[in-house]
Amino acid sequence: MKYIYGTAGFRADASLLYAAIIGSTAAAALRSMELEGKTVGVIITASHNPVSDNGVKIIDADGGMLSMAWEEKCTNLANVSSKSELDILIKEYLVPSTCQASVVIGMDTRPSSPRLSELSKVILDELSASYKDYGFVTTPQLHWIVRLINQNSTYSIPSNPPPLVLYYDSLCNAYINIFSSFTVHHRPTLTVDCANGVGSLPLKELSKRLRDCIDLRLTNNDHLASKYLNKDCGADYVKTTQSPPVNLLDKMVPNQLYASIDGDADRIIFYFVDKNKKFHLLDGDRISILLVSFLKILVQKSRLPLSIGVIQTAYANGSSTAYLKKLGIPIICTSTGVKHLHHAAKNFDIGVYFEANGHGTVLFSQGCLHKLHNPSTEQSNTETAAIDALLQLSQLINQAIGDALSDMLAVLSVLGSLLWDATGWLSMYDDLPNKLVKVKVADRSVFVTTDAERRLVKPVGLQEKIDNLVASYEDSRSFVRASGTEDAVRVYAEAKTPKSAAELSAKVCGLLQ
Ligand code: G16
Repeated sequence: MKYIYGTAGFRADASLLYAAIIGSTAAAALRSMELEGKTVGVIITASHNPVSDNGVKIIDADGGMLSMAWEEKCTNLANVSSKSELDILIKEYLVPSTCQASVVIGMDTRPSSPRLSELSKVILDELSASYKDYGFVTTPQLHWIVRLINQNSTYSIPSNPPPLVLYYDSLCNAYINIFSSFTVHHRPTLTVDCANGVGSLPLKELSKRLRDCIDLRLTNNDHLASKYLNKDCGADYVKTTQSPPVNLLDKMVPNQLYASIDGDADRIIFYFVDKNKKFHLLDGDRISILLVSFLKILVQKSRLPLSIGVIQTAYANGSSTAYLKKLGIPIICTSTGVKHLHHAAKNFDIGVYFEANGHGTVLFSQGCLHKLHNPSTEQSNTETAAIDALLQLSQLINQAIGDALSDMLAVLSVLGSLLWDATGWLSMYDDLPNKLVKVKVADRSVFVTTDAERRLVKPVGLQEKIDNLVASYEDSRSFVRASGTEDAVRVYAEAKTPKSAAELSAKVCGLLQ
């Protein structure tokens, strides 16, 4: 098997992952040594994939995704065919360094995860690295921990690792402060579908700690029932089927807000049913627009010169892009994968990035935080309140990576501040009907894209056929790209009516057979 470091590291059937774990762990240790002993993370998870799959991803020292230059080295380390080849590559990549490697590891609740995590530790021992195993953690929790360790010299691995409790303290303190600033202290009810994944553990903790501020109810929250992981539930299922997850079908209370996270809790989407039982999705585009609209108001009130921008991908609904243009907010479109969006978000003082699938966050630049902490002139009460709110949001929202839990609290903060419910949020704009389909093909690597994945350059001639189909439907758009996490090709289509979106989708899928 040839491993390729995809959208989010290596993913495959768990039984095929051993060499990928060995190579990735070696890469993490070497990267740490290159950075003079800064801590790097190894997270074992396959997120939204079926339970039989697993995966591994490296978290770079800033808490973000692995630098692209190292993706190639990691791929090479995973694809060696013998121990001697591995040793040669390790020597080649080893920078002269007296520092010991420092690595933190964590895993999701798949049955294969403990075995893969043990293998990772064997490699770390072989390489005489210092490490700390955080056990069951969400992917964003480990990103958050890596960022904290490298920012705060009081922490070190293995002697003084930061406890996970700091993550909960940071989120909960910020949320409680925001909640206490609300003009009306309404305690919202939110039911969260946990995809039976690792996210149920921190959500149980948040529901205890925040019980005075939120009535948090959990469903599909058995992290030990691994055969049900992501099975007819979770953010990916709800987004693609545009319907409620198992255990909520026919049980949803009209106009009450619901959310689904994915198998490693780095994505979240919201939804509700109206009084006619019609299902409405509030996906990553909606989260992005809710947050950026609120942030824009706060920035205006603060009277600080702060730039705000939004990063989307080709999957963003055309109506969401049109809405942002009307608001006059700069938009950048990147390829799929938070690594691309995160990078682009750094172009702004406040960069809001979300994929339509619910993966994203809001980045506050160092310059922005400096301005917020040191406003130059004497502030009015309105300005002070706006600056305080921006600072609280920068604490609440995970600055390392998209995080379902911090995004959930950010959404509730904005809805609570605006005194909005799900219907108010939905009324911001109307989505164009759309369809996202997965198609199995013989070899997905033949699908090569350009223009932030909106157009195909290979197979030659296919894009022209898609263009011809798109031309026959009003307000329509469609694109095809190979998934970087699953052995499939994704087909997205949107159009003016649900019927035309479905027809266009079926016709484009037909071109792939
Ligand atoms: C990962 C990435 C996301 C990406 C998703 C699907 O999410 O982190 O940025 O949107 O895969 O990617 P693809 O369409 O290439 O399969 P997760 O939640 O699975 O880690």
